[in-house]
Amino acid sequence: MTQHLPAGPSLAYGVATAAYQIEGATSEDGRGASIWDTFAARPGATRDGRDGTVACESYHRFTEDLDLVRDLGVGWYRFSIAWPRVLPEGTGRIEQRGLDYYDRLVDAALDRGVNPTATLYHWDLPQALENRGGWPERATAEAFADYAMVVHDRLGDRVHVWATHNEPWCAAYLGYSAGVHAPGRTEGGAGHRAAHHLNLAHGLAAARLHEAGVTDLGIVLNLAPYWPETPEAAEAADELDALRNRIWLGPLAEGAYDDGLLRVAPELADPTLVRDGDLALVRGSADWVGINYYTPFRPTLADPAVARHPEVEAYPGATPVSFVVREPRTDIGWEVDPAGLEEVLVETHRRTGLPLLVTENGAACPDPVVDGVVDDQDRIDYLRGHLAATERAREAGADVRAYIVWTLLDNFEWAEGYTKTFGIVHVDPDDRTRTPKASYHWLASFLAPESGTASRG
Ligand code: IFM
Repeated sequence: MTQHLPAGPSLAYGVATAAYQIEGATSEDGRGASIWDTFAARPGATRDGRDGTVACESYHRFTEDLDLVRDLGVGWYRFSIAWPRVLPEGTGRIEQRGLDYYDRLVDAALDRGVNPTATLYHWDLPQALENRGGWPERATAEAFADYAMVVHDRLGDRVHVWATHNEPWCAAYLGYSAGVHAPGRTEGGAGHRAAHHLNLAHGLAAARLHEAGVTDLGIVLNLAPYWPETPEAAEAADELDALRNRIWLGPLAEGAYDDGLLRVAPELADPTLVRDGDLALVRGSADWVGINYYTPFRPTLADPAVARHPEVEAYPGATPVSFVVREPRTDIGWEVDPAGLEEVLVETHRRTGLPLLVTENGAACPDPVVDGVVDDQDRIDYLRGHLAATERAREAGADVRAYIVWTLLDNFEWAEGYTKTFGIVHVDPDDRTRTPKASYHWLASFLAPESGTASRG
């Protein structure tokens, strides 16, 4: 069987985006509504009251974006497919114009010598499926597997490296427990039900995609280390590790939710939710694991007088904690510590034995435009530090194949609206003109000595 994951002696490089964050054109070519269209329209849901209706206009400017990817000299472009473009009602009728768009996108990447890698779910669930209960319902997992096959039937001759979900933790817990992401539900245990169905959806889709000949199917997880700030917080850190990390890795590696996880999420022991065979289906279903890493977490036992942070609300059943955040921090308030990436890579490889891709890593920076230039030295430092950590993890034996930067373009940063920018390319808020930042030029020259276009892929 041909393997398509990068496998050279040195790391491959790429940049990532996600459909709702960049495409805009939310009512063009028959696209159905997604939960993010509905959620972002609620007053107060996003920091600046804005949504993805226009975003970066990448739906119409994707060739320009792929020129930027080519000129950067990376070999990989990680993008996501908007489910409601392909199946406007979530199931049933296929919208060919939606598929046509991704068809053109994939061809445009290949024409430029860039390998496309597609993520099937980056949080834009069709609203029609949410109206029927969303991820807490088993039928959504079944619908996902059907959707995956529709996309694969169209693109599978040219896209060979696939991911099912991006950061299912966010989809489940920020969406259904904390309510700070779409669909904005605050139902505690619904987060656990959603998490199980996201696992199941991955397993169901993986079985069918493998059957159809896919050899490089992964799942992208935002794994994070929990470093207890005090000895008293050690148990809480273990609970958080269970809810953030082991809830995905346990089914993948062992086909089970572990006892520590079941103590904080007893819903996952309910046989009507977790049916016979569900977890066996997930075990061994991934050919690789993608890791999105930004920051470590330092839990400490919560002061009940302090308002609970949404990140804490996201952990139904866990001991109440707050998080200590040390300096330096990025513009979104996340602590910078590349050692966390190294630890997560080494630990995930030890646990799964699978090839790993760093599928996202990057920083939100203030990014002032001065005389038309964004001199984002802080982002360069962040990327340099995390690249070094990735190399250290490889030296320690972790089979890390690629390092993919989040993100190509300043874009719609979910609940933060457009107030936080992670791009290596500035996007003018008025006319969407793209201007590469200093970090783009730095990365291009870092890659250029050996690589030439796409040869690091
Ligand atoms: O913008 C997000 C992305 O969609 C998923 N991972 C984290 C990024 C920064 O918050």
